[in-house]
Amino acid sequence: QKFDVCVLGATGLVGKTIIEILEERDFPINKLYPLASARSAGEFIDFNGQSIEVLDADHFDFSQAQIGFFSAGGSISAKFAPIAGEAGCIVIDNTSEFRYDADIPLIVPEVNPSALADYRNRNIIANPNCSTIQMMVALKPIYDAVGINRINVSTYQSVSGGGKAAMDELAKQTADLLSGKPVETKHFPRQIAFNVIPQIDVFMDNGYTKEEMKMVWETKKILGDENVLVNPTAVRVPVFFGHGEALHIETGSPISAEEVKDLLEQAEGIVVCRNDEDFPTQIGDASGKDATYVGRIREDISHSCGINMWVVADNVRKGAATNSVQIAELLVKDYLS
Ligand code: 2RA
Repeated sequence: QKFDVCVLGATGLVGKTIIEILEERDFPINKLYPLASARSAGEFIDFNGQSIEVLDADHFDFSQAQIGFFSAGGSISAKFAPIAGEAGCIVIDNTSEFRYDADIPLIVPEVNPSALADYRNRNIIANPNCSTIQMMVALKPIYDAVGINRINVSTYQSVSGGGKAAMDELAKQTADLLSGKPVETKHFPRQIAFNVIPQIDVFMDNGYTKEEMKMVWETKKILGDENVLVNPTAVRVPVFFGHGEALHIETGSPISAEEVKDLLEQAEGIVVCRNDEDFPTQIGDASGKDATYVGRIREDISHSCGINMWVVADNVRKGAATNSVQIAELLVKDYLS
């Protein structure tokens, strides 16, 4: 069985990657409809050796597609996802627009696949934020084995999380600095080249940023556990692809580092870097890959139920595009075949 599929935001960083991954993973597609705003309509994208014209989303009849991948921003999803869902097109949405609605499933296929059944409520499925996805993949096996009471996390997030304009700003600032030119900052709240910035998204009333609160809200929803405590600091670093996270967790009962390594080695979607000196990094490990890489696994010397680890994944792939395509694969396997 093959499906007619639309990709809204087809000319953006995540949309393009979704199309590449659909091809790479041989997703069963009958017809692909790349969609964008009127500004990008008329461009062409390559898919399976064909050049396909990008259509204007405003004039698209969503009943032509059975599955839609949306990654064109929250307001665009707010406008089109309900229309598509009602027309029978099951939307996998990459924005934060629907993530916190109680009747919308928020899915990481390795972590909470059974929650997908709720897609029937509105024909909309939400893809979590990139920083939450890799954290959930790494922690779920431990959560299932011994429980997790509290997660302290500091992120080291690449600029591709901010889209193409953010990547261009890092490239330009770096080139300008190295050639002695003045630096211009538009996208980020400070210079990002040769710097790190402890602000991603806007500040909330409680002093956390929205990126940090996404990790709190989404972790509780994905684990279905209101009691798990999450204390994040989200930081932007001058890296193009791949987010790193230093996780410090407090488990429900003691577990050794060796046991954690064994558990994670058996889990789906994780590469365990067992030896201390084999720690993963963005370049050479995670960037361009779909797995979540976990290293520096060690017992916390300050807490009897503490475990520390370093987690890296490609934010555009596992943090967005790959996770969305995996959701679609699960949908096809469990509900549409
Ligand atoms: C970021 N979490 O890295 C965002 C992308 N969704 O900026």
